Amino acid sequence: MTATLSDLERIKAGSRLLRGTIVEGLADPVTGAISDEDNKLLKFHGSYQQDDRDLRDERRRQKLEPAYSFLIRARLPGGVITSAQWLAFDAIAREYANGTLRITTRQTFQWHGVRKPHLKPAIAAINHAMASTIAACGDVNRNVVCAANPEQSAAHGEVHAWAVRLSDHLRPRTRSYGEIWLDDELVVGTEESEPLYGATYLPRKFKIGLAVPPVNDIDVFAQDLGLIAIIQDGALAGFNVAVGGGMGASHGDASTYPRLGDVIGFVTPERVLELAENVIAIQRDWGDRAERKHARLKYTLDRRGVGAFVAELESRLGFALESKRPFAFEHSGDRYGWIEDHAGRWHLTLHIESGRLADTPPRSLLSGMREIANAHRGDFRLTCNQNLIIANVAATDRAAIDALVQRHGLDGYRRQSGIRRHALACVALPTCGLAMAESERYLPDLLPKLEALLDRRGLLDAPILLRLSGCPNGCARPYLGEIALIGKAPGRYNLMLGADHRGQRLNRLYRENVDEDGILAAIEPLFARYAAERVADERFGDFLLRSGVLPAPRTIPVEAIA
Ligand code: SRM
Ligand code: SF4
Repeated sequence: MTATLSDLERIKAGSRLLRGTIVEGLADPVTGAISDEDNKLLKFHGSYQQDDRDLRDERRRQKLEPAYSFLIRARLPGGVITSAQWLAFDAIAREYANGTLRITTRQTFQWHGVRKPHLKPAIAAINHAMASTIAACGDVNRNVVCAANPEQSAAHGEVHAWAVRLSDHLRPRTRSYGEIWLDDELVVGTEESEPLYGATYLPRKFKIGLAVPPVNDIDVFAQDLGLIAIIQDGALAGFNVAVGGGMGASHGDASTYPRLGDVIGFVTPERVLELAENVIAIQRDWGDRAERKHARLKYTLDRRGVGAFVAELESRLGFALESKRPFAFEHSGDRYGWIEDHAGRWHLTLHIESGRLADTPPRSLLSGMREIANAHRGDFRLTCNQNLIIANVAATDRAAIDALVQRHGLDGYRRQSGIRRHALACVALPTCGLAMAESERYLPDLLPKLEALLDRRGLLDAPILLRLSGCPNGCARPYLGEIALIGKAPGRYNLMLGADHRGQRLNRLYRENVDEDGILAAIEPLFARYAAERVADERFGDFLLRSGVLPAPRTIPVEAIA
């Protein structure tokens, strides 16, 4: 490629494997910020510098620097944590962050509002709890997500183990993380290298997810590398391989778009590490390092062709992928309430609105979960739908957990509407620097209005997938929402409709740049038609296509093969 490399490529190359001048920046007492270059490197360590956007104007008027703070994101492959880890993470939230824990759409925790002097102790505390933040952000393989559905507990154990192995195998090897955050001794004289990534890491972020059909609770086709577990006779036979999923786009730029992954074949479990390593290596070598907007694997595939990619992959692997095996997804949501697994253990899935665990009277979600973690002898699972599973509960402990869940207002799942239980919202304002409109903070205002429209049509229980993102980057995977709002400007959104409920069909633009009145006015008649014309068990997104409200797609990019 002859094009000039993007600035970030230069910064990575000169960073001495992600060191930059982060240590010096953290020590500078004059500002609550670090330099722009260090901020870009900091992402690879699992943190972003932000500022409170609610306070920007006031701080400017007072001639103060912005109210800087840092976001920290943990690396928790498969989203499984112990009670001890929960308690440690809760303490970090209260001691160093803004007193909340945020479950992300990639099955991990974020802490917001961490001031610069607290960044190092907070990251050290996360490591002390036997977790890490390395590569939770940055141009590397991110947190590996995997199915959380307790109905599939036997398969979950096996698939989760692969998520952990993939996460470890693809972790950056730089010693800078230990030096900066954990006071590791500088090792002089020994060679330090990044055997997979090289000194400039990947052209862009890379995401892996493992799904276990029939539940697509991780949105496997939104991953750069999606692995679809094929269970035969109760055992894991291997994985169908999907490549090139991704959600991010920019308004008004048709060269950027959401894309669903292509299923290119099947591999047995023992080959999955080399498969992932080689997919990443091709993206490392072929990805666009000049224009970051076009640097994700999905664009590499569309530029070079899926066929050429598979040929290169097979040549590097030294073997051909097997033919993809039959699979079928039924839905992409979580199933709430108690479930008993094959081994007689119980699992309770709770709905956590936008994944935010906070104490906001009359509910005390953060304190409630602390009390539960103090008593709970099993573990916890975070889901990619921003929810929470209290996992591996003995039958005799269920009543005590139920009582705590109820006392702290964690039992919303019992009475919530279908649309509320299936809603996702990204963080957006006030912390996200890229937000164009509210998302997490808008959801509680919007939901009652949608619920009123649904109630009028007898549709309160309809499990409609609603997804809100404050900008087109798509952190709530909005292009897979049956209804989605994508922020354009304060109070204005693009209304997208018509994805399916299995994560296999993208939605499309229905109304551009509308305010709340415009959104409700557009949706109300569709709910009326849905109530009157739907056939048995027909989901809202499918109805919109069958009824002709939306034109049939030219092709449905991903169809289950039976
Ligand atoms: Fe995201 C950037 C939050 C999942 C696509 N995302 C951001 C940043 C860091 C903003 C920034 O760069 O300054 C947001 C921080 C906001 C804040 O204050 O917390 C942010 N993304 C999130 C989270 C917390 C949303 C949530 O509400 O849960 C999710 C954290 C995931 C994690 O634990 O790792 C989150 N982001 C996603 C997903 C969903 C997924 O991965 O399943 C996507 C779409 C899938 C994809 O990657 O294509 C996503 N985030 C983006 C993008 C667009 C990437 C692209 O290819 O265009 C950006 C912007 C960027 O990278 O330049 C972005
Ligand atoms: Fe921020 Fe946009 Fe992601 Fe929402 S979708 S968290 S507004 S980058």
